[in-house]
Amino acid sequence: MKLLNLDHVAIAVADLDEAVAGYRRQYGVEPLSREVVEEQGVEEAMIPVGGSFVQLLRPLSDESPVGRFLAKNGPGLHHVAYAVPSIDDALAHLKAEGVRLIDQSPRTGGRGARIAFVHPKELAGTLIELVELHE
Ligand code: CMX
Ligand code: CO
Repeated sequence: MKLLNLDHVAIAVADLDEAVAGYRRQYGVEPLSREVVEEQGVEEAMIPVGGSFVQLLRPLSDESPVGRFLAKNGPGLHHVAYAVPSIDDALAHLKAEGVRLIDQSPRTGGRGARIAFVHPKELAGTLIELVELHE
């Protein structure tokens, strides 16, 4: 198991335009990309900060994971994502460790990356995403 980088910190918001404008005005940063990821039920804006990103997430529906989170908690930190060299190896390792996974096998996330989530009740109350980026 190896973590290459803190790929992104994800923040759930109700209004993506407002959050992007706030980051632009207050921190002088700009999204590199913005896309709808149907499979995850979100629209996301990726804002580069150094070698990592802030991922602003707007739910596409109230029944999506981010929609349920917003209804319960309001806007705020949603998950952290670590880049891994091989998501298959990472998932095999975590399964062998008996770790509670949300995704048993990788799904497709933004930027065409292969991603998988680990349950927030597993470690330190944090929803963790593993990301394998294409070269
Ligand atoms: N961070 C920390 N804890 C969280 C959490 C989060 N993001 N989301 C839920 N929890 C906690 C809840 O507070 C709850 O705790 P308690 O039982 O103590 O109250 C517990 O986990 C279960 O939560 P829930 O609301 O009953 O369950 P949900 O049906 O909302 O499911 C989860 C939670 C994590 C399984 C679901 O959000 C999920 O499958 N997430 C993975 C997919 C995802 O988040 N996709 C969007 C991002 C896409 C991207 O980054 O590209
Ligand atoms: Co993410």
